[in-house]
Amino acid sequence: MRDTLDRLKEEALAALADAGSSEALQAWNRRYLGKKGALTQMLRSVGELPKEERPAFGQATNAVKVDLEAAYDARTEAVRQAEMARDLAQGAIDVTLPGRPAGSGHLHLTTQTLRQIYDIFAEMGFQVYEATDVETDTYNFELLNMPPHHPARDMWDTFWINDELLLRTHTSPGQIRVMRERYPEPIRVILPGKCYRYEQITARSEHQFYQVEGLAVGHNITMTDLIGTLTEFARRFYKPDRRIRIRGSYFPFTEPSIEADMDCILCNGAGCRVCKYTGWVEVCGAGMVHPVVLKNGGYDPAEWSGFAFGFGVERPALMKYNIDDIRLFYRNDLRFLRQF
Ligand code: FA5
Repeated sequence: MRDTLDRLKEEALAALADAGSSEALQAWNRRYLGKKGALTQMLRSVGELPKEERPAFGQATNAVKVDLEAAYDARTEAVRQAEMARDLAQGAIDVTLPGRPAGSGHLHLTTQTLRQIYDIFAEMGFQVYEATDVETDTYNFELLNMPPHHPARDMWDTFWINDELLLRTHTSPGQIRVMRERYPEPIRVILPGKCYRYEQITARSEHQFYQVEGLAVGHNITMTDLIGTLTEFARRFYKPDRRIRIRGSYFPFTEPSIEADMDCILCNGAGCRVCKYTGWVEVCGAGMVHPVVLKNGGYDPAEWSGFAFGFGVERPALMKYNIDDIRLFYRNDLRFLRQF
């Protein structure tokens, strides 16, 4: 048995020295070390030996296995190097080929839209104020005149982090933050940012989307200022001849509250699928800042007044660029993104 083992080792090492390619090495490995390989068979035959000879023979066979494995690793590395040198010599890898140019990226449609919005409001004297995505219940609801169990909270269900922290459902909590920071100065800001809602995703609704809030606080600010600002925005963002329609609405943090609609850009008010055959599409929710909210922000409603509005960013972009599904904004599909 011992002789057979020694012969096997010699034969295997000689065959290994002859194996000059990756394929030959794999075949060698199967033949000697594989599951059905010669050495594995030999290890299995230990059981056929007399009991007293088994430990010594088992040890010797294992030692041969270790030697053969080490020889195999060394040979594999040598063959790999040789193959690489051969490929290089034959020009299989042409290191002088110019690399593929990395495509240059561009701004996402949401960012482009946000920047258009910033530019328009900057010209009307609005600064950009950024508040936080993670909000407290107090700012997102209570200070906006929605105490616990207020039914309006149902419209804005969201993702809760714990009993007090949540992902903001709208940019309106920023109103309180900016008022508390700026008091007693007059304010004219827009507050852009991402909002989150626990709601059904559809072609028009996402669970995350951008809003831009607007807030003006000063002396003698009226509804006329609000309507003028929204009309001016619609005309600059869409087309100069846009018409705006005002409807009464309800938000707990504005009084009176309105919703502004614009004549449908796709059918010019004639009625189509997008405007649900009404000729009008919603632009934003808005209103005069509620006295309770002014007070919560530190401004005395007897002296100060203000307006606020809030609109989405993706939905106006859908209209402007004739896109039929809001989900495309978050799908990272370059075929969509490259069009803008
Ligand atoms: C609000 O969020 C109010 N905070 C707006 C407001 C601000 C009113 C200041 C008064 C004063 P609303 O839930 O309607 O309102 O959302 C405003 C806009 O956000 C919508 O018109 C729409 O453009 C956008 N929006 C709302 N939900 C979604 C959604 N799931 N996906 C995409 N856009 C959405």
